[in-house]
Amino acid sequence: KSNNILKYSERAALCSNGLSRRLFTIMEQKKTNLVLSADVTSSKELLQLVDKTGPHVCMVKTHVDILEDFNQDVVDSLTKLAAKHDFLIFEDRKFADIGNTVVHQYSGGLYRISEWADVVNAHAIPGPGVVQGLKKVGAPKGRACLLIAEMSSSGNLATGSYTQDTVKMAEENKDFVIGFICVSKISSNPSFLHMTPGVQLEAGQDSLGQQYLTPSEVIGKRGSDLIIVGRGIYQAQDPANAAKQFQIAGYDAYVTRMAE
Ligand code: 5IU
Repeated sequence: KSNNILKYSERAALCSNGLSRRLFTIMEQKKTNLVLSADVTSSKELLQLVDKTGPHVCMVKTHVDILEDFNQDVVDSLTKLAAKHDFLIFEDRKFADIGNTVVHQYSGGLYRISEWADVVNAHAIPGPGVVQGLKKVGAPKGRACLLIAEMSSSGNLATGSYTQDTVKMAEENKDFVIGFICVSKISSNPSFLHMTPGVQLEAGQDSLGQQYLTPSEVIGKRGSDLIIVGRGIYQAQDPANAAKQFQIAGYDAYVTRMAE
């Protein structure tokens, strides 16, 4: 129960990793537990979306490999927007290979993710080598990683003992792993972040297996910490206003949970 009753600032003080400390601090200062999933395919659209919604989010999640016009300027501009609005950048790369391969995927190639992404994520399927490989590149740069312990999509295999073993892997690498992608609270350690995708203002699903829960279900009932929202914001008529609605819904659910 502990992370349900501690404030973000109290949890920040318990973090050994500088990035989770910073994220909890931003969440408290900006009063937001909203992560924008900026899944658009043009860099102009991406930067406009992020600038408009920046005041309402504590983190922006990217998929840079879906940009049709990726170049170094995009990440430079994104980094400037992160400083302007005070949010962290999370590249949703979902590393899932052996340690030696993820070293190259993280640091090299076209995207050089470790140069600009504060946070990345990984599947636990390869075993601890995937974390060790990412840590070798990321730790000296002050980066951090989330492990995918659960997924939001229907029929996914990340359940039961797989989820539990993923939590164990995180605990064994606490200096670099700062939390989880999950759909409910899976660790009582208050320094771990629980981040949940598959969030809309109304429950439902899309036509390709995505399942949606509401902010109050995710934060209030299931005890997660952050909501990750993509289409609910960037497909809205007014993305800035939609982000504001998710900010309010997510933060209200946190305040209500604290009071219970
Ligand atoms: N995402 C999920 N579910 C998961 C994981 C990642 O939806 O289990 I791991 C990503 C995919 C997409 C975003 O980038 O989160 C959700 O987008 P929508 O809010 O548009 O469904």
